[in-house]
Amino acid sequence: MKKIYLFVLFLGVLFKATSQGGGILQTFDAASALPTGWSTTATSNVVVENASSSSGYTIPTTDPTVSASGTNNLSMKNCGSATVSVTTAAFDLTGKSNVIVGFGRRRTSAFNATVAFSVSVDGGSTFSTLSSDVSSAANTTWAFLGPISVPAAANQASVIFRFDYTATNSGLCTGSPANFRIDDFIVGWNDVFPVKLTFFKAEERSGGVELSWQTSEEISNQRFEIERSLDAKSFEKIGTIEGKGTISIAQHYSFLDSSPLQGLNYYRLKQVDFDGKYSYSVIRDIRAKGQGHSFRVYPNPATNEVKIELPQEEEINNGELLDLTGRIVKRYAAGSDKVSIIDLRPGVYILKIKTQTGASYQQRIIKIN
Ligand SMILES: [Ca+2]
Repeated sequence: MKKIYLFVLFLGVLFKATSQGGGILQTFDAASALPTGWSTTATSNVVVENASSSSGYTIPTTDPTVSASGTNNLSMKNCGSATVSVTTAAFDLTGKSNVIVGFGRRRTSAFNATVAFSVSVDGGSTFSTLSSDVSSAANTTWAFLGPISVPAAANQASVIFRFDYTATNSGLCTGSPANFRIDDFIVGWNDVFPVKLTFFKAEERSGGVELSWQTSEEISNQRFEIERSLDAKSFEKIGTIEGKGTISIAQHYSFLDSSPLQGLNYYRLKQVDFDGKYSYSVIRDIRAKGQGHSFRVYPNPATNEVKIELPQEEEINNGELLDLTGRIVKRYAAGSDKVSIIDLRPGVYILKIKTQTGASYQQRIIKIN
């Protein structure tokens, strides 16, 4: 119990200078196995051991600073020609902002594999690279890498970090093969959002989807950007509403999305401070009928082509087909109500149509073989 108490005390002082904050520090000292929630694809290559113990650095994101924990660390060995992943526990960062990550590191001079470091904010489905190589700049002397800023992790319920490398040495993993070690893996954050949201909701209205939210307190709140998505991953900005700066009286806001997409729409707020820092709200979803109920794209899914049906008075002016990253993969001019998709790879695309009256329509289409 004593150990836990000390740990909590330590968390409470992180980021003291800016606002109340917190963090999780993994020292690998509690046991000689991977910590709870951590995993690896190659148990011969990845061990927690009391060898070449960390020393000589302080963790720069703590206040007061904390020294290297020593004793156990996590060793990634270059042996067995294995493809190795080390995955951290999932961190619940709901309500957290200004997320950072860092760790102590050391390598033997013979370690010549490249260790990539990445983060997932969707519970481990997809990872994005924070650094393509965290090992080659390491030395035989321990040093701390970080803090590395991870803006995508703010307010996310399941944040997972991962180390990946391919062993370049086919030798046995027993004994003392070349290795890259980490210790004092820390994830830190600010607790206090500059803006306290009491609610955020999305409701269908005759003119579209109405988003409404209320703040109980705002500090340095420049604006809200309203964002919409078809898949809850790739969002686009559909509007901006000015914030009230700094105020401690409840404020009510609303925004009408007059052209929701057909089907399921996801909405979130991006709250931006005067200094450019931002954080995201929770995501709300709503199934909207969309504008122009006679807009239809069929068949869907499709293999060769889709046919676009618009309200009687409307005609296509131009159109675009985008992939889910927002990249335009095809453009169309006026004239045809058919769109060939025969040359596209199977997957999900967004068809955007502008009509000659200036109205726009969107539909998610699925290309199959
Ligand atoms: Ca340690």
